[in-house]
Amino acid sequence: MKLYDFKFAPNCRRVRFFAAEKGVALDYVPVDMMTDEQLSADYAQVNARRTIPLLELDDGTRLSESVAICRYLDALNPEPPLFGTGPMGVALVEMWHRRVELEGLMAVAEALRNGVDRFKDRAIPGPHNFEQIPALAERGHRRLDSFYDMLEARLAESPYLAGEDYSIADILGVVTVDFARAVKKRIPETHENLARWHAGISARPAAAA
Ligand SMILES: N[C@@H](CCC(=O)N[C@@H](CS)C(=O)NCC(=O)O)C(=O)O
Repeated sequence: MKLYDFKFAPNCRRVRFFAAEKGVALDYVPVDMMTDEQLSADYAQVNARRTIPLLELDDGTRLSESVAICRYLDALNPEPPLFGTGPMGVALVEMWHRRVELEGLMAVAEALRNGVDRFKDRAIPGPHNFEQIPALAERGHRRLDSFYDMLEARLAESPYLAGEDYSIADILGVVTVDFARAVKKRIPETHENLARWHAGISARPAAAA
């Protein structure tokens, strides 16, 4: 299986990290976002939506959307169960994964894509161009403060975001915290539980994938 991938893109890292935890080997096809290769005519033949990551099977079947890709890899390789186990376990992973994505990853994206010249007229990834709204950059920073507070409160009561077991919510949590460096947002010194959790997960071999 091939993964169209850019090393520094958070959604790509989510998939690489997840695949590594599952022990799934992928062949990486680099798509250089620094030169906007994802917007090229060649890449449009691969993914008309012009986003990465994208998984391509040996029979040519293509799948985009990082969570859909992780779901596919999970269905092929159920162990370890990173989407939770049991009715409530699965629901809690879903809840925390969505919270991290909507309140954390999207807040970094809002701050970054509306705040740097590199994304002028490209404030939203995908096939359509959207202008930047500078106020959204400032709002993204404030949303990240709330996100870090939410994680600190949760991790003061639970070893992992969804409870007792490590899951894709933790993977995306670490990916998001690391991506936030792009907008100079670091874990506050006061957030000891968040820092401990981040250090523990970052030490996993899959974190380097
Ligand atoms: N919801 C999609 C989002 C994909 C996405 O936005 N990927 C970014 C990289 S993390 C991208 O393709 N950006 C292209 C661009 O900025 O033009 C997913 O989860 O895969």
